[in-house]
Amino acid sequence: MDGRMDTRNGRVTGRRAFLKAVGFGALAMVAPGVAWAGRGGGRRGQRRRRPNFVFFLIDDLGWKDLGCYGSEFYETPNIDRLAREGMRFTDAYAACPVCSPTRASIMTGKYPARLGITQWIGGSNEPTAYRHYMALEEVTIAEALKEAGYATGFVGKWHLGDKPYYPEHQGFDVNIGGDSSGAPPTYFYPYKKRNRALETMPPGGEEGEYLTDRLTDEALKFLDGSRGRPFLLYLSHYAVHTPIESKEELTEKYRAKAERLPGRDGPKFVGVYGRYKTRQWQDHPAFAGMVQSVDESVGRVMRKLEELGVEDNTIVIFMSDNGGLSTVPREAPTCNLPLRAGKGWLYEGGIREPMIIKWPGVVRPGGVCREPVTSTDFYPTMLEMAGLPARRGQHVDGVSIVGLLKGGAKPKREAIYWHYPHYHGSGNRPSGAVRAGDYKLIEWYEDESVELYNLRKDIGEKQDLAKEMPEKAAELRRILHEWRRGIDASMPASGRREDYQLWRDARLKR
Ligand SMILES: [Ca+2]
Repeated sequence: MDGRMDTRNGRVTGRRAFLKAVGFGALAMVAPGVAWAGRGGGRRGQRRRRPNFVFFLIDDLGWKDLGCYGSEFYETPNIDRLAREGMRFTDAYAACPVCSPTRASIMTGKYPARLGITQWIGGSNEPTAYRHYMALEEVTIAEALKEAGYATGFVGKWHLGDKPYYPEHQGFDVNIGGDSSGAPPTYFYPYKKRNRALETMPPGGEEGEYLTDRLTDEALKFLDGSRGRPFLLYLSHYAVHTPIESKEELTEKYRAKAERLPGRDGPKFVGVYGRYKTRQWQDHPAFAGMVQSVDESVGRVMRKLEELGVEDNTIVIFMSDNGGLSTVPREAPTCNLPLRAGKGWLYEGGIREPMIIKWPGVVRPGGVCREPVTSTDFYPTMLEMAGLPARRGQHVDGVSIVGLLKGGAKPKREAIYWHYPHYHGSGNRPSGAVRAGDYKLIEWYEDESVELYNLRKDIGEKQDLAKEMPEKAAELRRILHEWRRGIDASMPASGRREDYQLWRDARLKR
């Protein structure tokens, strides 16, 4: 942690202590959505609303795609302001380097491997089968908050199963734009192309309308409609996933800006990982325009919270579902350097995310947290923030990071794990990984080889320490295997190594 923050926030600690003392369950039945303030939050016994939540989930936004994370090309003043008002995490992770699994981990507090959702839904079942939906038996964070009296609004990309598994069946009162799609057919109204459309977009809209703006309009309507109740707004933008389409005026702006960039040494694209290429710096005009539209969305939502007078009681969370797309056979839209690789890979570029939490009155503004955290942690954290009890058997792979947010206790856990037994269009190879302290081990399933890195000293994963530190590598491999066995992680049906080799050979022939 950098610096300290005031952990003696009487209002919150007092209220939590009070709830614990009286047992929360009975109160919840009497007055859903209302908690009681203790000392410091006003007069004893004064009724106080539970905190609201706004959860921004951005698609495919890379770790370095924001000004506050070091981008020198994209412009994100509103998100940078959010970071100044909240806590910025340097070592926050997505539970998977592709979409659906990470999304499921946020909703359930479980690792994708435990849920069986190890691949982006719609991706190949070979060489390892996976579950193509998030089971209705899961009690999602939306369901937990809804039970406690929250209005729950889902706006944007879902990608957690087909119709019976839509957001309205997983705890959301409202679903706008969420379906089985992993990407919109196009970002321009009417969001249709070749018989594909976003089927849950409400009627309305006009020529030239841009999806990120429209989803924001819908989010603001939800906020207007939830007056008088605590709310969860889950604004899950389709941006900045492909197709890389921006509003023309923004593309023009960044095209001109790209031309003014100082000269750089070396080629803009370099070959990596076989026939794949990676971008060496950020200068894609349309991608920059998409990022700006996301930033404007954040600004508009924040202004609406102020207008409604609820900003002091609203917790704002900002996260992305996997790393930036930086290795493809064509020209990749973004660059994650100094992180290695990008979406689809278990190198840091594929899983390390921009993450910001603003919690007025609790989080010290402008704080920076360097503790590793992961997307399974949101569920138990949000429950604790709301003063709600843990859900036994649900968020079993997450830990509450409320202690970190208050500037204190680190979460108790041995390590953070990944299992991605699939191929992806980014040139990756099936693999698993574990991070414990400063060390991270990646195991490649095709040949069972491993790589070991010290991320504190080598954020770019350039120096493989596996041979130099065989004991460390063996220890991490052991806990990774134990974890995989413990959660019954899926592997190819008939002896994994042979299966992967067959697949690898078939791919090489294509
Ligand atoms: Ca994604």
